Amino acid sequence: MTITITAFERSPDGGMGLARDTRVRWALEEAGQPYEVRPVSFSAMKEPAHLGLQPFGQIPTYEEGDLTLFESGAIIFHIAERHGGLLPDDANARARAITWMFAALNSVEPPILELVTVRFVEGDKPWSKERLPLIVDRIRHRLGQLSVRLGDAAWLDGAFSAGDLMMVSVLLRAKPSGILGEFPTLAAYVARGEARPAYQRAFAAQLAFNTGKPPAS
Ligand SMILES: N[C@@H](CCC(=O)N[C@@H](CS)C(=O)NCC(=O)O)C(=O)O
Repeated sequence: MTITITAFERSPDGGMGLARDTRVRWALEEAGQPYEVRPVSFSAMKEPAHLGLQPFGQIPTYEEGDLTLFESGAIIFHIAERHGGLLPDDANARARAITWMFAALNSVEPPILELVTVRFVEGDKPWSKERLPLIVDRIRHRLGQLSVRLGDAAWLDGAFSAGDLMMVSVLLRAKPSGILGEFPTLAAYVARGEARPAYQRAFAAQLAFNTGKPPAS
């Protein structure tokens, strides 16, 4: 059955891979599943046809036969449940990998997103300069805790899992600010994720999509 996801017609990041279709592409590549991508413009995203797929007018969405999903976490969980390679077979290890998916989305991504908001959405507000250091401190605090937990392990809980895929995807958003670089073990962890062939394919595909140039072979 054909899998179709949606992505920005032109991502505001110009192909840096930070839009959330990249994490879904990555999961599909890890799972060895071919997929198609339907571009959506900013205006089309807010129209009824897209709102029927994604009630908040955002990307990514996922369509497979009569199943439609939204929320990158739910989409990746679905892919991981249906296909091998992203969740361990052992029930407890599986539950822990899922915990890391939630941790990435609920405990690590929010302060990182706040940074984008304060810089680009609220940057012209008189209080944004005062707010910025508070948010940077919050990110540092979280990344410090995560770095302690990761220690010198390659991945968060044994073998690479959907938990790592989600955590690396979230941490990538802290890279442009330079904060990730303050935590060498996390920077190395992210680099390990980026080095995975499946990530490389996903990144190249989104880059080609966003720049209109075919991926280098
Ligand atoms: N929690 C959602 C967030 C989706 C989201 O924020 N998507 C962004 C692109 S990465 C978007 O569509 N932004 C445009 C908008 O909100 O108008 C998920 O994980 O899928």
